[in-house]
Amino acid sequence: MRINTPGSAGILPASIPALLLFLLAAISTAAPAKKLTVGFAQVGAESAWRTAETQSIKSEAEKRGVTLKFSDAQGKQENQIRSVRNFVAQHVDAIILAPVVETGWSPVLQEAKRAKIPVILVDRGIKVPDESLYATLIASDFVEEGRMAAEWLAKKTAGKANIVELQGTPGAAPAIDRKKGFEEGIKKHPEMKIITSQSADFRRGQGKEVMEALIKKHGNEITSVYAHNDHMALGAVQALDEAGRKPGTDVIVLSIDGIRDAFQSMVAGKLNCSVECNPLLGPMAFDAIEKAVVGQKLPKRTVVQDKVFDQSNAKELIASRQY
Ligand code: GYE
Repeated sequence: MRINTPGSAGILPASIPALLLFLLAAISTAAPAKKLTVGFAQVGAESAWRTAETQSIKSEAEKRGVTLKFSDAQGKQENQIRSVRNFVAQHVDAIILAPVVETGWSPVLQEAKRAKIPVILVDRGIKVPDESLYATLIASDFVEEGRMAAEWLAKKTAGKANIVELQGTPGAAPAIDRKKGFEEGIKKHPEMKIITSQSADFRRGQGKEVMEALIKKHGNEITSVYAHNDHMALGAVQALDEAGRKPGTDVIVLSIDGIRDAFQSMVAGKLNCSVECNPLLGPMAFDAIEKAVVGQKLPKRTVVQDKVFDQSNAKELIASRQY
């Protein structure tokens, strides 16, 4: 039996197995897998952490030959919802969403589900009655980060501190959970008290403004500052410096993220501790997408491991920091 396949020499291999191998070889040289188009609905660019996450996802898309449609929501949920809706209308293969807040996602995620477009959550979780509305969440454990911060502060202050807490964006998973974990951690120490807690929206400028007002109100009663991210902590350090307080010595300042500027501040003796929260989620996000688009089931949650950095190890580690 002669099988003239396009591009072949027209000579039939002598045996069937050889024929099968021949056909497999022909198929394997067929067109590569379909080039993916992915929509990425990002929160905004409120911190160096956020821009590092954006860069990780953009560079990983480029590395994998994925067409990435990117939207910056300027911190507004209505903009993110609009972006997700647009991605569905454009029939993308998958959507990456870093949800600015935990609630309000069911309607638009139902539209993505009806269109059979998998949604990969990165960095922040959501509260939805139907967990099938997203394929997986890739994020740190923010409650654990809060606990790690509390444990570090308890050791540093021998369990005695009057704490100003600078919260992140109201309603955001990291703000809710870092508060929860920190409060759990200090509960064991009756002389560790949060004397006041206010949001500065994960922003450096607002961290400085809020801290200036709290210094005026509470003065030397303040012995520690716990900020939900490094940017607010660095703003608070500036306010403390300008008010004549000594951040890093008479006021212990700790935060979360582990960005390079935080390491520089720890080396300078101003910031005392930063709990890592790794933003370099691009590779894990696209690994998940490649599985989701072929219908593979994914774990509902992938927890990114975090470490604790302080003035004892910041100098030796700063050169190796990737964000
Ligand atoms: O800590 C902060 C950013 O969602 C974990 O958002 C992220 C947080 C991060 O603005 O710097």
